Amino acid sequence: MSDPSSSRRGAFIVFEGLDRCGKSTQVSKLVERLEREGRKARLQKFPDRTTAIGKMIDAYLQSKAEMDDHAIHLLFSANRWECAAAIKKDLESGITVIADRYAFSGIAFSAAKGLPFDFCLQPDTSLPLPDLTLYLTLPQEVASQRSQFGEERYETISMQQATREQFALVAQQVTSRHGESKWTQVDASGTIEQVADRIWGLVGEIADGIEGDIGRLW
Ligand code: T5A
Ligand code: NA
Repeated sequence: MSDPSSSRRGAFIVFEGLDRCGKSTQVSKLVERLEREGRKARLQKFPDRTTAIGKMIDAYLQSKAEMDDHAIHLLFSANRWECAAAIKKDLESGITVIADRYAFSGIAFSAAKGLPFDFCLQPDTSLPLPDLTLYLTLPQEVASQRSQFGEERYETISMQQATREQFALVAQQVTSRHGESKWTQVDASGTIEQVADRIWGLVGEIADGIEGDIGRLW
């Protein structure tokens, strides 16, 4: 009999959340765990600060460069577009792609600065749709006490609060278009291991591969 998993593509799993909630820590742990179990997995960070566009974003986030709010919004989106083909190719070849932030951060942070929500959605139209987005939540008092909070541009209490409100609208946008199963909120409090176990339970069988085509965001 043929192996049923051979026709499956890799899952596209995105981690989202406010600053310092533990995304990068958990993304690495998930990639390691998948690899330990013999599955192919790849980490994709957004912003990808290594590309030419990513270097402009990095300078902006570190307040070494100023930029119009619309312009930086488009650069964040362009940074996803320059990685989109590689993500699709990997998914199609059976690799699970785990992204540390995605278009949802793009919308929530720019809308929190006051750009119109609909404008914020547009540039990411047709990007690959994540099969699962894990939205990590942590009380602000805990996040702001973590190391290095406050070093980058958006790491102020008022900006984080405004972004939290926009993330709630983004969640509505995703679930109303694609169903509740696409967006899952995860309690990110507790030890790194406790959170990792919680996440492992939620990822479950989609890490074995997905049947069906890669969707589009909107
Ligand atoms: N942005 C991003 C936009 O405006 N538009 C966009 O389109 C995109 C994609 C940079 C900024 O860019 C904005 C959003 C951001 O403001 P980034 O590069 O993801 O985005 O930012 P980073 O600074 O790398 O990451 P974060 O600040 O979001 O932190 P993480 O990844 O949530 O947290 P992590 O894992 O690095 O952990 C933070 C600290 O806490 C500890 C860690 O060891 C670390 O010291 N920690 C824990 N401590 C105790 N208990 C636990 N369970 C812990 N988990 C982690
Ligand atoms: Na991070």
